[in-house]
Amino acid sequence: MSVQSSSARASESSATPRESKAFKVWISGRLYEKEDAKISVYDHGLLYGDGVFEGLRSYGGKVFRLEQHLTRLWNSAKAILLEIPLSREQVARAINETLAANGLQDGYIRLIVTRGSGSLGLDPNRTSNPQVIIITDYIAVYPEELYRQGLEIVTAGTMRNHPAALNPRIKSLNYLNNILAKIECLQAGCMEALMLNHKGEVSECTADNIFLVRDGVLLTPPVDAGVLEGITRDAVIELARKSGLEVREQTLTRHDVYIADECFLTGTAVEVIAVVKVDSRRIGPGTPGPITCDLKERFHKLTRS
Ligand code: PXG
Repeated sequence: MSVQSSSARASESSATPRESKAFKVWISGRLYEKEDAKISVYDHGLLYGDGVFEGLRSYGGKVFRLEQHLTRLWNSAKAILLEIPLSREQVARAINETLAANGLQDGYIRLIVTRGSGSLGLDPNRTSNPQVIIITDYIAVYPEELYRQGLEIVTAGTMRNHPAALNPRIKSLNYLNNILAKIECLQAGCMEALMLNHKGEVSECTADNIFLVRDGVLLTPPVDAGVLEGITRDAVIELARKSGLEVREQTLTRHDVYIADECFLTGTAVEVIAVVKVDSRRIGPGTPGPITCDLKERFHKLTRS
């Protein structure tokens, strides 16, 4: 597939900090070498995107907000009537075991639960053995210089999933909605896309939540705008309030984005990154703003504390 502009492709490849080594993968109770880490092609996770996942990070060997990620995973599973075949404690232990086996202190963790393998046909009742998979690796979504300069994003024509169709609060294995928006921004030469909901309001980006700063107040769309309840979003709201900043979860439109003094994105993979251009319009002076930089620093301290 070739949907990236050459500039996006160049920056993405330079985002990989280290050669991905052959990390062991944990599948339903056992560690496998990467090349032997396999599940059935009849698993409905593959056939229908029927399953749930979490993306977590560890800093200095400690998983950031593990309990919150497990709660979100269990809630996603509950929403699709998928019973996770392990307890929270067992999953937490398996994550730590996988990190230790791979000698990872600062790493990315992909935790997946599939519906399990079954017959062809949608019926989840005709499946068995949901698979729990833990991949640990490095992740660097953007090159370092973009963290200093800020990102340029564009609004995608693809709207965010309607909450009454597939609620964005469910972190399911079906990410095609987000991938379609990602393809659009890559084709436009950007690395991230702003997604609007069915009412035309700002929701989130393809894998990150969005924040604006206007007149010294931090603004972000409410969860009922059709967004994932981001764990980084939560942490940043807490940090901002602790620092004395007023935070409002309110409906936002593209107009609000265009007139914002500052804009930034949050997510486990990207952490906190400034946005300096939206739809070719400069946000504020076109450089990362002071409140963004301050919150980025506070988040950095929190994760490394
Ligand atoms: N919105 C969406 C749609 C996401 O997928 C976020 C917001 C931010 O949530 P957290 O809890 O991470 O602050 C996400 C998270 C990846 C990857 O591999 C994607 C996410 C997280 C980690 C890794 O691209 N998405």
